Amino acid sequence: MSADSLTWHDLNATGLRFAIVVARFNADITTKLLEGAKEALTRSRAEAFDVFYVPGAFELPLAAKRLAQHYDGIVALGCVIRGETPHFEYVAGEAARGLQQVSLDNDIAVAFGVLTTDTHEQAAARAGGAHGNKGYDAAMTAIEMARFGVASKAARPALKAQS
Ligand code: INI
Repeated sequence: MSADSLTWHDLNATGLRFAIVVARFNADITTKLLEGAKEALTRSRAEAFDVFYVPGAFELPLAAKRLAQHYDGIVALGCVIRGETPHFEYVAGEAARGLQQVSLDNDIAVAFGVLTTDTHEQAAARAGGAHGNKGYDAAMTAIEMARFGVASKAARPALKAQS
């Protein structure tokens, strides 16, 4: 695995607890994303993970906010398909904005596992199809950033001692 790859595939999640929040909208796709996320957390030996459902991607940020205090990382999964409506922009945009806000406000890893595609076929290709499983990738991202949080807290006393 090269250092410039988005996702590391040999992360150790021992001792870390995760929440997976899944949007039911486009459930045929988000169910596949959920399978991928569970596989990544199981393979990486996460201490625990719990699954929570919300109606659509728009609701992911509030659910993530309510869970933030109880976990080391959150994997947010959804699927927004453009179709022919500007609704897409609002739902996808607010999901992205809200999840980033939850992450920064609560100092917690929140992975953006929300597919935003033009068609159902493109989404299927990214949910266990030709382009991999973005739910798996999102879970690996959550693990990496949760580990980053643990490492950065451990580094603080050493940094203080040097100054
Ligand atoms: N929610 C999605 O997760 N994906 C979509 O593609 C979608 N579209 O197209 O409308 C969608 N809408 C529902 C939205 O997330 C909210 O649940 C709803 O607006 C109520 O707040």
